[in-house]
Amino acid sequence: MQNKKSDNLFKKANLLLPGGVNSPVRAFRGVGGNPLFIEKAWGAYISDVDKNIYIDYVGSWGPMILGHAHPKVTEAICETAQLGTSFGAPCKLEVEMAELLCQRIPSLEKVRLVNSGTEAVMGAIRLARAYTGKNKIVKFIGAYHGHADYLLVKAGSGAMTLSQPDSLGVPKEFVKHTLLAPYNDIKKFDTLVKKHSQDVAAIIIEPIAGNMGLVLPQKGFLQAIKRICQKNKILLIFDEVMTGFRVHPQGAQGLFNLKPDLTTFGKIIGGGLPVGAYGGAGKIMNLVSPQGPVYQAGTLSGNPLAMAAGIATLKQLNSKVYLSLQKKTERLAKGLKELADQAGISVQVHAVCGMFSIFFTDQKVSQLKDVQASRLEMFKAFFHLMLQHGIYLPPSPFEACFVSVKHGENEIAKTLRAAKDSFFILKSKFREKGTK
Ligand code: KE4
Repeated sequence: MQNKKSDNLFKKANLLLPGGVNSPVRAFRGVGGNPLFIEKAWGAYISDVDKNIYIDYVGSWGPMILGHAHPKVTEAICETAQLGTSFGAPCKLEVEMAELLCQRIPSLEKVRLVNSGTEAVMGAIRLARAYTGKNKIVKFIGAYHGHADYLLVKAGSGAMTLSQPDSLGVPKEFVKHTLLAPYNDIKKFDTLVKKHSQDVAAIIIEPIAGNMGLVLPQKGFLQAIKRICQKNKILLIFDEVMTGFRVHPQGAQGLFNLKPDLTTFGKIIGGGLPVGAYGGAGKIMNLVSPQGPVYQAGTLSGNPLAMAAGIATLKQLNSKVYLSLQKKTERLAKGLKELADQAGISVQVHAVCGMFSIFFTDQKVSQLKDVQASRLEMFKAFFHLMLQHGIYLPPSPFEACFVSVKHGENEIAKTLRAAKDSFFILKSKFREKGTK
């Protein structure tokens, strides 16, 4: 594969955009080399400006659960655009989206629509502080909840990829109310909350972590957190920007049958257009302006195009789709594990409906430090070998792979064939280096 046009575009982009991109993780700094400039996408595929075609496991970092350019989504956007793109006034589509969300997620009585996951999290945290009258929040090390100043503390995703977990430009005072606990360590969490319980407004958690690679909550972890929150009058915020409508028809809260006080959404509910939402019980949400005193606003919030794309996406998501997505993900995860074992390469493969991650280590991975201790060099080499085989994985060991409805038998078989070749090349490559 040659990438001349991508490389030239990247050179020009670097003169105009910091790092040549509009979101850090896209810059391939987590794996080395230059990013590919994508020209078009359809189903499970993307093609770049040099006409190279790849099976896509980034899926725009989650939104493209139906696959790229789904006709129902494209049609909805085109039809809606004929009627205008933004009104700065209420429109029917916002009500339809709000109704869909509240019908499908039992913990939602009211929602507020915004333009990104970051905004959704900012709104939810401000609301939790107002509702409880307390200031501190607890987040988990390696979790990523968007780029609000007070959350860029030991953040995952792009922040971890670039090993800048604490961003420059964030004054120390802005993070003094942000407490940190390791994921999957209920003892440390309980000790931390006991110490600060009078001041903690909310716990924000990725109920399934997707920004340190995919790391699932250990049995009982989330339930214990909920109990501790209830005991200490702390609000539990599930950040389901990534897991919402991906891992289960009702998101992670449906999968684990656990009701948080507030939930944040993004990605899938916009069908690939800019969107976010936060919601919960009416008694909490009624504090949000203009009904209540918690101010939050947005020029393009509830934008008709994003609503149309999101509604069209959600309407395609029925239990049959999730069953098939679950099976495809299992098939991929099992195949990757078997092939790595056959090649004598130690890996952990984590999977949940619609998402998976591969960690090059023989150790259990239950929190960020386990990912950091894994063979990141091997991940980088694997990424590039798979790319050469036409498989586009997320360019970072701190991200998750996303499977779409359109990843069918052919795509799975091609992915596993590519992985088989790649594992064997890795084996000899790293044997030469003398590292296991
Ligand atoms: P956005 O502001 O990027 O829409 O959402 C922030 C966010 C909030 N919460 C969770 C759990 C998230 O995963 C995200 C964003 N996810 C990353 C991917 N790991 C977005 C990709 C990027 O930053 O380019």
